[in-house]
Amino acid sequence: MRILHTSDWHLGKTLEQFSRLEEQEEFLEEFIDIVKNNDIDLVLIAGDIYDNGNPPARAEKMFYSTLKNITSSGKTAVLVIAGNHDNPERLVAASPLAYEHGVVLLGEPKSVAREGVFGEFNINHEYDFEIIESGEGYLEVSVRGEKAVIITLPYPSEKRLNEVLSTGLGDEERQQSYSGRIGELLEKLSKKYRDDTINLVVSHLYAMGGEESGSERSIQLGGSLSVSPANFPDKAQYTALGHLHRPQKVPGTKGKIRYSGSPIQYSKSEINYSKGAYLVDVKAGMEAEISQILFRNYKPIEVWKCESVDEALERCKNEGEKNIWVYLEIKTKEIISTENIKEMKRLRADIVSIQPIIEDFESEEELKESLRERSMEEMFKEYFTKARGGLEPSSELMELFMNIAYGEDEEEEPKNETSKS
Ligand SMILES: [Mn+2]
Repeated sequence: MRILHTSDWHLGKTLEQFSRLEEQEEFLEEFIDIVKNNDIDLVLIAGDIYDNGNPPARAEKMFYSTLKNITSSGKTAVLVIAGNHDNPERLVAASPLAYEHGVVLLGEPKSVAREGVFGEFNINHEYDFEIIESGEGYLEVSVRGEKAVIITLPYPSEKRLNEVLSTGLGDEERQQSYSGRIGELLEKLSKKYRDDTINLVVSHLYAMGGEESGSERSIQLGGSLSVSPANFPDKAQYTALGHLHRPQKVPGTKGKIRYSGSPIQYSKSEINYSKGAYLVDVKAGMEAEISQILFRNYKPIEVWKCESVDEALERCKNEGEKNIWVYLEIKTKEIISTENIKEMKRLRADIVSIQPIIEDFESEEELKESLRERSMEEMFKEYFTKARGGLEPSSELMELFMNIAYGEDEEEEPKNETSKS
């Protein structure tokens, strides 16, 4: 069986205030091609389809259209679980329709996949894809004659985990640590594994030892919601995880437990490594063969470190047409003027932020000189305009600020009190 493991699409996620739907659309197009060109039997999408529980309609449309494309009417089995960013009910709302196409959407640990047959009835007298048996937290599938038992654990929040545990465990077992309870549940479900089936796990959680990249929303409160790799079933030939955005093997698991990572660099801390999905070839009773398929970098994030405002302006001019996101870090001895900021943004679009790196002044005299050049009023105006994206402070606000800044010395009448309405 040939499996493609991906996760953390975060459709609808922005970079600061900038939409990334265009890039996400490009990714989905590439993903569809990858599924079609690699003869994939089963696609596992391990959670965080959307960036939040109330995704933009366009993101949902993109997702459904992708599912329809990759499943080819049930020829390729597709299994999707919810992550911590997804609203589980909303994610599975289209289930009845998705099932018709051979797509299984599972929102919660207790979710049960519906049994059924999908795709075409072939010469071997079997359907392309069949869900033979299912229950809370597992399903047995057959894809073109090959069988797999998959343990499915959509993002197990404390509450959702206890809901699925309450049926099978006693009070004592429920008192255990989070990791212990996950282990208990996986152990129980792994009894469904057989020697003649391919044995898999798909989940969205934080495995101890995994490396965060900064664009995840942490689910481990002081480490309490992390799961020890020792609590994963030994008999699973491959465990497909979602949550961490950097592709990685969970340490100490011989590469059998992996995070595919997000398909797109979602923060500037992720620009030093490539994004992709794992291609897993596995047969019953054999070790899985795993390789990575890399995605294109649809619109790279770059951090430009400039020695001066002039250098920054020059670079914006010379590289104004590049299709990239830019974080500008500019060494300067004073606040960068509104005019210069406007000019940089005019010269090149998609500047995510402009950060002045205030240099140390060589002497106190130099610092004083620099401050003397600009009045407090001027500096406040500039700061405000920058913070509010170009909006200048009103005269009332300027007056209020000047009163606060200089009020004590000038012993003014408290004008503001009387002007309140
Ligand atoms: Mn995520």
